[in-house]
Amino acid sequence: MAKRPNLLAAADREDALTTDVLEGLRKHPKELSPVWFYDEAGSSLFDSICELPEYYITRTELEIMRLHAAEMAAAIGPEAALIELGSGTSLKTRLLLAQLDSPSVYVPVDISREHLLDAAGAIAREYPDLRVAPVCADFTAPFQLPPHVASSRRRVVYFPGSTIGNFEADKARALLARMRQIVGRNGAALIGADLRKARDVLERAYDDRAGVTAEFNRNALRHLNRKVGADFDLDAFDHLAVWVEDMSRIEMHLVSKADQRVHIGNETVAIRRGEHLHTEYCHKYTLESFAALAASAGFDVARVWMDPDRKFSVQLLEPA
Ligand code: AVJ
Repeated sequence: MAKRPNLLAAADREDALTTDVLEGLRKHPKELSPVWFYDEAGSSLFDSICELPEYYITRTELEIMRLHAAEMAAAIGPEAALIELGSGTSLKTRLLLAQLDSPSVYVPVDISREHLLDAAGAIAREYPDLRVAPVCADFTAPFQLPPHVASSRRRVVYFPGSTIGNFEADKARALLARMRQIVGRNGAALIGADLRKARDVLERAYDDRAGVTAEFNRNALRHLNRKVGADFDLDAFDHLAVWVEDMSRIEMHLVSKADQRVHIGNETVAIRRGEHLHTEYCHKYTLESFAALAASAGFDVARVWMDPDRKFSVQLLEPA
C-alpha cells in the first residue's frame, strides 16, 4: 500500500515534491500545480482577489447564499452531516450552517492541519451547539469519516467556490463520483459552479487592473523557490489569463520573457523565451454542461440557485 504523504519523513516529502514539480516542468506545455499558489502570501493575495471589482465569483456566490441559504437548508433537511471539502473559514459556510435545522455534525476536510484546526476552532466557537469533527486529509483520495456521521439522517458534501472548475473533466468526474460514494443513496452534494460568460468579463476577472492576480500567479514561483530550493526569477515571467473557448475554461499561464535556466534540486530546467508554464485551469459551465458532468458521476441536479444575472450557480445534486 502506498504511504500517506503526511507519514513520510520531511526529507522524503521534499524529494517527492521536487519530483512532482520536475515532472510537470518536463511536460509540453510545462505545468505547475495550482497548489503552489497557496502559501501564506498566496492565501492573503487570494483574499485580496476576492475583493477586486473584476473578480465577481466570491461576492456573487455570497449573494446567492445570502438570498437562498434558507431554501438550501430546507432542501437538505434536518439532522444532516455537513461535510465540507476544503476547510470552511468562509462566510458562505456560516450562512449555510446558520440556516440548517439541527445539523448532526460539521466535518471540514483539509490537507493543511494548521488551516483546518484554525477554521474548525473558529466555527466551533461561533456555533457552540454544533458538533465539529475536522478531518485532516487530501479529499481527492479516500478518507475515513468521523463516527458521528453515521448517526445523521443524511450526508451532504459542500464544495463551494467553483473549486470544481479547477479540475479537468476526468478529474472533476472522479471527484464528484467520490462525493457520490461519500454521501450514499439518500445523500446530496451542494456545489458552487461558475457559469460561462463573455470572454472579456472572464479575462478581466483573472487579469485585474491592479495586478493582484498577476502577483498571485507569480507567487507560485516564490513559493517553489522557498519550498524546493528552486531559483525562479519572478521578474522574468509575464502573467497571462486567456479564455479558451473549445475547452470552456480560463487558463492562467506564466510566460517566460527570456531564455533561462532554472535549478531545482540537482536538476536544471531550460525554459525558452515565450514558453508558457500552465498554472491553473478554471472551467466555466452552462447549466447543461454541469448537469452532464454530474450525470457522468451518478448525480441528478435537484435544485439550482443563481444570482439575478446568472453569473454563478449553487447546485444541489442528488444520487440519480
Ligand atoms: C479559488 C480556485 C475558485 O478558480 O477562480 C482566482 C482561484 N485563480 N484567481 C478560481 C483563482 C485566479 C479561484 N478558485
